[in-house]
Amino acid sequence: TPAHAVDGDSTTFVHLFEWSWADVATECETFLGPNGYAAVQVSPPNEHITGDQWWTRYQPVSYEIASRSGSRAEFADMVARCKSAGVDIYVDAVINHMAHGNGTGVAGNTFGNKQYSVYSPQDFHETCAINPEDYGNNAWRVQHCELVGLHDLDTDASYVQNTLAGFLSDLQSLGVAGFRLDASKHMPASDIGDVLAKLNQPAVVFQEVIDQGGEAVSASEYHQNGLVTEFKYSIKLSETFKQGKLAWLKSFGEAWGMMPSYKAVVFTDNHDNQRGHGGAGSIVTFHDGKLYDLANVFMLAYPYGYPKVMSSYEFNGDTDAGGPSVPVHQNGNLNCTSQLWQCEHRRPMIAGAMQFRNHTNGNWTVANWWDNGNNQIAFSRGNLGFVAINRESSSMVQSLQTGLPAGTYCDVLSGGIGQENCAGKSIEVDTNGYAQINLAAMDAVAIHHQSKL
Ligand code: LM2
Ligand code: CA
Repeated sequence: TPAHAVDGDSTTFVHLFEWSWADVATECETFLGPNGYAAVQVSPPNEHITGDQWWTRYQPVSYEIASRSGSRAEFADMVARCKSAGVDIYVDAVINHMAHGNGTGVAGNTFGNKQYSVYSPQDFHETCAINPEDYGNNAWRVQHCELVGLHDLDTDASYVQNTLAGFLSDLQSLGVAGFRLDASKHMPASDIGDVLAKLNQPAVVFQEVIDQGGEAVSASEYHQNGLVTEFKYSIKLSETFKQGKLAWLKSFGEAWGMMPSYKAVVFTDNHDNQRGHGGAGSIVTFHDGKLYDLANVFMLAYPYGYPKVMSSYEFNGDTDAGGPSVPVHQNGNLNCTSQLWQCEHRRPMIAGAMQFRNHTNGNWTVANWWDNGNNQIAFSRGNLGFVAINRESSSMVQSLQTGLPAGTYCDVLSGGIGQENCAGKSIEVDTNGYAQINLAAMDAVAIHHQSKL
């Protein structure tokens, strides 16, 4: 079995949650492409209900490409500009349901009583509510009743499947490379397979299935259609970084009950669980400061799954709040500040660790694992790269085997190699492959074969 989900040298994508198409396009050109991100997950691009809450995007009104993020022309321009910068676009596709109630969407289409521009009442399942107890033992209700009052499409019907395939194909015709299939757990896997079979181009597909074990619908049912989100990864990684021991992570992945690596999309936090929505728990987020950097360094350095970096905005405890009213890119300035857009994907440690993953993709193994039995760990990716993480409140001083040839290496987490020289720390590897690692509390270091000076 292949070890990783995507081919090539770009190994990581980013969710630019609630970013406008103009901002995504500029970000592809100025940061994502030059630094080596593979793709962007964008917010749902089709017509949604009106309102300031972020979650209006999850209530589709029609499949016109018109949303808070921009027009169809702006969307098409973004896809093309990102592609030129070497960055793919993955659309968050909301295909399980349509908007609740009645109203008018952001493009002016009206809806009510299960009547929409492209659907009639007969295209929906009978109205029934998914109850909390259904998740444990009633797959039929989870897939045929309504998720939080959202009218549930009859995804088994050919008209619905053709309409959904038409929507996705239209996006492909604009150059979209992949899809996050929202609420996949709420659709039978075979219905998703039928829709995908109607596309005439291949797509990267990852299905959002919240499976923390013990439910009637499980993530593995969806492997036949493509990749699947691994929520256990987010929960377990967060728990370990918040209140566990990093030494436990030596066996992280399948041995912890997770799906096969090559099927898994992994993340520290996502737009739901970082604000107490779907599948929440005690999740590590940008609010956790350096701990968040360290959790991302682990995710990106460790060979399991296809990682998605979360890029958020401050919501000050209002879990419904939409994004900041200012654009990210404004008159040549960047509105990435503590009260606005968070831009976690630009943090030096996160962007540096993403590059470490790209440069060590050729060796999908963990070697030279070391830990102090507590919260200091280190490992190498064969002989391609070496990382050390200190999550303790005291410093880490160790001589460790890096697996690398002798030389002076530049730490890619503290600045990396700039125009000519190393902007951050330098690490000396001796002729036996050992390096003296000195880390402050809550710090990390990563070097790889192409960061040799
Ligand atoms: C998802 N994955 O399966 C998304 O990741 C998640 O963000 C979506 O919920 C959900 N499925 C449906 O696409 C969000 C949000 C909900 C919100 C819905 C619909 O987490 O809170 O529900 O979008 O906008 C809201 C209200 C809820 C109300 C519902 C219908 O919060 O109280 O229920 O709209 O009006 C009556
Ligand atoms: Ca359904």
